[in-house]
Amino acid sequence: MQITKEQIKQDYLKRLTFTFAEGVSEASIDHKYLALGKLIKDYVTEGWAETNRAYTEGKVKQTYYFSMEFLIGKLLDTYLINLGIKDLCSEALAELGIDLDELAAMEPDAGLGNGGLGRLAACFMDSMASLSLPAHGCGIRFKHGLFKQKIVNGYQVEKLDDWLKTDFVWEVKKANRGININFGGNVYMRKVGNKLQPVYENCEVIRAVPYDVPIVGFHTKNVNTLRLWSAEIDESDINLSSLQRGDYLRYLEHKYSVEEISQVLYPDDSSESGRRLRLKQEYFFVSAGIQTIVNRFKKTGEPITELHNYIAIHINDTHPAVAVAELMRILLDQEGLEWDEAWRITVKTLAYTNHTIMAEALEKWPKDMFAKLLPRIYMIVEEINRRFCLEVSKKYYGDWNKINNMAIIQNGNIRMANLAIIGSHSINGVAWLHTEILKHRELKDFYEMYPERFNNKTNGITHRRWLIKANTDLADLLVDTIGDEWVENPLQIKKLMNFIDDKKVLERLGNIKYKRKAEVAAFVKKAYGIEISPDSIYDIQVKRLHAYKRQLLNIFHIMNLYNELKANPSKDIVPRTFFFGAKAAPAYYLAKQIIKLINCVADKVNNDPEINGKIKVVFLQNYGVTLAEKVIPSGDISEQISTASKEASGTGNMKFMMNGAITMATLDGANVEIDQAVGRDNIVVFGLTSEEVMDYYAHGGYNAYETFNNDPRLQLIISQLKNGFFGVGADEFNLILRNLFDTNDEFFVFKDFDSYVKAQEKVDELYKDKERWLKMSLTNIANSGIFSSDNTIKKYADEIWNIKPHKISE
Ligand code: 26Q
Repeated sequence: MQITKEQIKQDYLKRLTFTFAEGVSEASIDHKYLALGKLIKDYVTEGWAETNRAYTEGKVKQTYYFSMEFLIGKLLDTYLINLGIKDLCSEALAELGIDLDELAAMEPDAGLGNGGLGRLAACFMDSMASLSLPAHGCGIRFKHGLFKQKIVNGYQVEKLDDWLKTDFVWEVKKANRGININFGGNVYMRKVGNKLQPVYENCEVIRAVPYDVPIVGFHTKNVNTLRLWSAEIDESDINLSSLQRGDYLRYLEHKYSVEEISQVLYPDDSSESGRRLRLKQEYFFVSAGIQTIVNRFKKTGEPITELHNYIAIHINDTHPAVAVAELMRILLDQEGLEWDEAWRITVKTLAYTNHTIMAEALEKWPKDMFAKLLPRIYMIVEEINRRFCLEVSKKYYGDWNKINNMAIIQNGNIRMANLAIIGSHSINGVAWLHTEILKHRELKDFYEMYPERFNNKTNGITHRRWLIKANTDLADLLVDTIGDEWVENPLQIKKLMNFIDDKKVLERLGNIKYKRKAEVAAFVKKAYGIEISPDSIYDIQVKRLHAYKRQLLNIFHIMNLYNELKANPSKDIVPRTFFFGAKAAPAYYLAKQIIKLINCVADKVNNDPEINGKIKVVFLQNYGVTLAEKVIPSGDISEQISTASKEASGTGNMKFMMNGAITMATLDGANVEIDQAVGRDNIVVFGLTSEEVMDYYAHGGYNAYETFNNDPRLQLIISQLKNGFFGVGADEFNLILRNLFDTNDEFFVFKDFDSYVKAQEKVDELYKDKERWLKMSLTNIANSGIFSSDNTIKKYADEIWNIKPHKISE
């Protein structure tokens, strides 16, 4: 973008006056922020309209990325960086006596996601725009994103996330682009000519209104769109005469039942599954999105039978899997296609990404509820299922097991993963190991039936947010050493390896890390009153709280270290600060007990003078995108310790690596690929392999009691959980104990404990050799380019969507 500092100053002052009738000296900080937001949006909008026009007129194939979640975080900085005007803008504002960072802090953190899956969608949006790919995001404009977390007396307390309380400056409401969505009622088929047509009776019609958010690419004029749907009632539709009859309360009831749909994001939690409102949300945005796609496509004048040559629809996990049936519905009922042709087009258009291997986390819906809420869609799902089962029984005559495993409808439930697989031409896992496990275990039958559909796309992260934005000093070091080619092509970061023996570069790397650690120390002091030292090892585990991610293993190691220091106060260890950041789903009681335990240990350890500050434990409250950007660059150790085979990929692991942390890893998810990229000398690996874990699950052979009984360290830890050691009741940690003992330690916390402790001792040894450590750190950064989401998205574009960049000319 060609603009001068003077121009920005002028434009900004104009904006402030025109919007708020204020000058710099009168305006409050939120007005200053909003004026800047509006100004930047103006800058963005120019390319936006042009991009939309170019995609339509160019008749190019486009992707629609359907995701229940987009964890986009703050956008101001991204816009500035991607427009290439961050420094200019910062200087312009400074000359007006305004601190850009202070304004940036005012922006709400759009938390429209739970964790990895939602953040991945956001990184993908950034990469698609930056690669000038014609692609759109489609999701829900939740009035309330994931809850805000507070810790009160060591317990998690959930607070409402009210991110829309102040204007969300970036969005544009498109009231005239609303779409009607049908729910419930009765549907029957009527013969019209020689075709069957559905007749809808008494259904509830809900209006979906789109709000568009611009997604600005880096060094390209392309501005893509993230379209978020909101459920609203059309006030002009309300029948005044019925209101006059006193139906005001009925009207209110209706209004709330409509608005409820986009009211709140469901937290990721298996106990939340099966909720009718969640299904309503899924169909709501899927139907709105697909109707829009077909309407737009028809305007091009191409026959509908060409749809798959112009449109790719991606379904991010099973949450939008009802897209399979919705597209069929439109092709059959609206476009009048025959089943076989409609099916051929549907399968060629859709692609599905699986993000989980945990069978209990796979979405299923009771078919009666489904049929009642989505009667026409249910008919179509039944027919897809009937035809599929026929196909299976032809292929595998008499093999009932196969039908049982693969049918969409089974035991009174609709299995959304099965629907997604059967209705898509591409099915991918999110890391090499994950895809292998899908192919050879979880989805073995499907793989056997459709081997050509399965492929791997290892996740990635946008280096623009997670390196350039989050760690400007490190980005500067890269530019000073290897030039700036890596900014466009992150694989070039590898050139940093040329400096592995350069003492000056290593020293500078150390200083950058130290500076970030000092900043985090200041933050921790201010936010929690805990004194920590930037000279200690920063050992960080930040991610959603889940039993399989094994925050418990981490805290057991800390308890053990504490016990050892108490027994032997002169024990020589490198001082360490352990950080946790994690939200637990509100009804996930085991997870909540683990949070309480972490906070109990923190209290004990941080306030024990005998420990002499050798270890500190910090629980970072309300972990989210913004906090991640603050703490990840400060990490020395990145804790990626899930039970092998359980973490589909992980993306936090990549963010830490890119910022020079050493990974403490089980061979799980993308850790396997990090290990390959950096070599075993530059990562610390421990624990059971996925083969071993799956073998235990399949054939037994592990006895948790035996492991426990043979390890006095574990016995001491468990007794401390029970005996009031933390000043809490004996029952306080009952779910933790039950999860360990009643499930035979299903996530192998006891089993991996010894190997984890040894690996942690190795970290101490490594850290003592400062130069060696810095070399490891540099090696991690240098090899992180392969995990840029630009690489990942290029592969989606080439191998799944078959779309090409379509660059808007300057
Ligand atoms: C489902 C039904 C009802 C309510 C909530 C949900 C729900 C919501 C979110 C289920 C799952 C999620 C999120 C899953 C997720 O984030 N998975 C992670 O995806 C990352 C990106 O691929 C991977 O790196 C992680 O390994 C995976 O855990």
